[in-house]
Amino acid sequence: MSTHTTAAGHAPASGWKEWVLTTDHKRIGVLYLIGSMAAFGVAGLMALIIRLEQMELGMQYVASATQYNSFLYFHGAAMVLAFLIPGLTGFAANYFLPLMIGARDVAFPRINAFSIWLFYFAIVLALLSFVIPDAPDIMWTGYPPYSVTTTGNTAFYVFTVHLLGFSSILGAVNFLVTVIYMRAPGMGWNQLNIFVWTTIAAFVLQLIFIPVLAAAVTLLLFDKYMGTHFYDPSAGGDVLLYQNLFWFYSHPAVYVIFLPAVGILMDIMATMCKNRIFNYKAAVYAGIWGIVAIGGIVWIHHLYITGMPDWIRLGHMVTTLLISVPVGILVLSFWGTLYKGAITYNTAMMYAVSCLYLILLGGLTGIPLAIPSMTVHLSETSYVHAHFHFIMALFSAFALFAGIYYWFPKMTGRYADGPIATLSFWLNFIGVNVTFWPLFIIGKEGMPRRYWNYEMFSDMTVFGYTFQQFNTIATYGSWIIAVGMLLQFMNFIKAAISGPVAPLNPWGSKSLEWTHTASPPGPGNFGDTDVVVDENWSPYEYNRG
Ligand code: HEM
Ligand SMILES: [Cu+2]
Repeated sequence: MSTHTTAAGHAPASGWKEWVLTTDHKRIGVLYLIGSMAAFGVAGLMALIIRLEQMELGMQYVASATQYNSFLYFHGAAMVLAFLIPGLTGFAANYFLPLMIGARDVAFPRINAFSIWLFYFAIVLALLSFVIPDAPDIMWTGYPPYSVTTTGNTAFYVFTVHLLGFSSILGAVNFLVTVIYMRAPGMGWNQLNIFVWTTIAAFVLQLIFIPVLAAAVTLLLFDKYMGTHFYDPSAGGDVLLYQNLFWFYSHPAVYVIFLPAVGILMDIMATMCKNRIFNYKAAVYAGIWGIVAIGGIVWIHHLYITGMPDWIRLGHMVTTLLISVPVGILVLSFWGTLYKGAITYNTAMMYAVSCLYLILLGGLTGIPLAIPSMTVHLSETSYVHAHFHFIMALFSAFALFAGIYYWFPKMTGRYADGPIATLSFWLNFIGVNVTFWPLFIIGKEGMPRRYWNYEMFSDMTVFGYTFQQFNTIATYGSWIIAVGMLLQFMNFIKAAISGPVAPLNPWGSKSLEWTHTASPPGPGNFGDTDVVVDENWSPYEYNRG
């Protein structure tokens, strides 16, 4: 292997102006991290209030049903659009993708800066919804006719989606051009980190599908404020048009979240096991691109209970079941990479291994939801709510936390691991199980989601316990998560300031972000000499007998 490296890192000027006006991909990555963590914090608080309200029958803690709905709207919309997507394709992609391919920055740094500005405008707009008198109360799905008839401010929802969508589309163009044209000389496609491949795939999905969501919400804006009737059946419109357009984007959107999460986990596992990625080519071409290919033709499983011919349901049942094949190939790659690994167990690896449990549970509980005859029973229940939290929300959130612990020494020169990190991991892991397992059990028996009051089910019991008792356990679980997350964020801040100093490559990784940069990497990333790799180089070149 012939590579020329200088790891000289020198701290750039860092007044507030340098941060606000930055075009450096690493700083933009950090700004995405701060924004997405803030979104997680506020949306998490909303979840705590919702859980508290669901602990008892009737209303005790929120002021009205409308307020409950606006909290639920904020939780769902912020968690998906302002926490996970910007955390995975904003923070992780921005900070680490250029380093992994040996590039000094992304292709269009100023456009990259504009993307982060759009993201922060959207965050401000979303937070403003807490102070305006008519907060949006339409859920993250924004279904008409309610989103047209409500007195809530649907325009806030539409403009937030526009800003975030535009930010992502610019990001997609930027990163696709970067990977195609700015890889280090000698770096072929089969030498890319899995994280780079999954990020490319996520951006391809964003480019294809975001415009459809933009169309759906723009027509909604016209219906609500300009008197058009796109979704009004009494005037020739169709309310289901919105639902189809919304899910035509939002199901592929779960892979925009899922794929980069898989990429982070693969890189962590290869490094911590000192193993090559098991079945690299199958994982890339069948796993990742298989998901991209099928991911766009399964959306009807969100609409099984709306009126449509059976052949459409059956078709999407087949494609939905089929998508477990490429997902399975990726899961097999996880286990194969772990197999016979010389495993280093640190906090990143604990989160990574727990994701194997989350994806198994989330995946298995998804199979009944792929089958129309079962979904008729399970749709709109807390079973669905528990399922997507495990498979999409928690799997990806835990992968993101794993990534933060894994790359923490590279970003700060210090470790975040330690007893507090371990304790907070266990509290989070136990907490999510205590929160969401009860919801599977009562959901199967009919406990509805999105209800602030479920008095009408007060006599329902499962194993002799009432829905309320199960909901109370779920609420206790959310408190355990709250303590775990609080400890985690305090630990991140403390570690960034005074954590134990880490060497440049503490995990002994072969990937470029570890082997060729300082901690944190300086302007231009690789000092004076460009990175060059040859055909024998691989980020997973662990020659273990
Ligand atoms: C970490 C702890 C979390 C807790 C305790 C939590 C709790 C909740 C609760 C109680 C609901 C309302 C369920 C209902 O009655 O309909 C909900 C809905 C939802 N959550 Fe979470 N959640 C968490 C994390 C996340 C994350 C990380 C995401 C990321 C995507 C997420 C996305 C959603 C979405 C999309 C909804 C549906 C909202 C709707 O019905 O419109 N949640 N969550
Ligand atoms: Cu779906």
